[in-house]
Amino acid sequence: MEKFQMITTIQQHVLQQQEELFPDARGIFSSLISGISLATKAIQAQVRRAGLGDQLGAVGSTNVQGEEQQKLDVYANQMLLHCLGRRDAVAMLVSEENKEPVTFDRARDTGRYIVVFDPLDGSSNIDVNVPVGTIFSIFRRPEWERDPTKAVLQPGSKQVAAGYVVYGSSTILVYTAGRGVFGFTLDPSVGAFVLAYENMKMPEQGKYYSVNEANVDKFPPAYQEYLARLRNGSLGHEYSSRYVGSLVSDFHRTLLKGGVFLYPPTKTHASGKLRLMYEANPLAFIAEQAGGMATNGIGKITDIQPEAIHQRTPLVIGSRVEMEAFAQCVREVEAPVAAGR
Ligand code: P6P
Repeated sequence: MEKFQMITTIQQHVLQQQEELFPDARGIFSSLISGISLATKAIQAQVRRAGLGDQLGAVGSTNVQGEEQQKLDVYANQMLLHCLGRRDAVAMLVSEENKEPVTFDRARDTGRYIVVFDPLDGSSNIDVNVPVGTIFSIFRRPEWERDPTKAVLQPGSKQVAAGYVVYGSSTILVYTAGRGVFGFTLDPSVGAFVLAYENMKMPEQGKYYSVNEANVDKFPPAYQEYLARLRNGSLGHEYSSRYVGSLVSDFHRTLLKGGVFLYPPTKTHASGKLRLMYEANPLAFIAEQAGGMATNGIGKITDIQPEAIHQRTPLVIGSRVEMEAFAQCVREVEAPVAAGR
């Protein structure tokens, strides 16, 4: 008989954590994580069946970003809105797929949290079986702010929790509530996310850099110089390039193996492509909690005061050594320019 393996589900883990972190939470916070767990289990079931039913392909409409919506985008968004909207703890939901926040009228002492999410990042990769992901970020609702959009526009440093689910060779949920990073693998035999990685730490240095090299000629000089240094051994060894083109996959590898992921600004997209609130912020919180760093090329991602829900930001995120080398490179390359020399 197989040796009995102790299992800790994500719900059990959050209850243990919240006794330490949120003693006043009265199970409210764990109900949020349960909502995300339920929704992402349903999403993964559809992602896994892609091609067997009618899940693949475009819906024939575009989302608020002007991007063509995939059928699974719509499904994932609806599942998260449904599973989280039923939780009294949720005051507001903000999705990449919805132009405005979805608000809920709650009784006075409930509705304390705002959940911001990208329901299915990288969905254009589904048709070719490349891993995709769900990314989420949780804030407290400011008691005093009545305007939904203003209530959402909080810097990443105010996040209560953040995480992602990567629908890859296995389905893994990674999250932090500010006391370390934990990973849970969906165990199909029990239908639960089970603790698989305790206190995840990003290696001090890795051997991969991750960027879309097709755009390199459009990057600012400091980014071009930095990539050249990664390639020529200036950081102590030469690097290999790995780029899946699915943010959650590229970040998950960086979290586990170390290295650096970059989505730089370009001449045509001065703010880059990725979204601050539901892509850069949650991953930056996780990276910082795991000993890594995340910047927009000027300052910390989590220090940025958002001005719009769907605003974009350049993103450089990864291990301490690579991130310090990037900051150094920016100083060396941009200082003379800034000084007008
Ligand atoms: P590019 C997927 O469409 C996505 O939003 C992220 O998941 C990914 O990191 C990025 O875009 C890839 O963009 O311009 O390299 O194809």
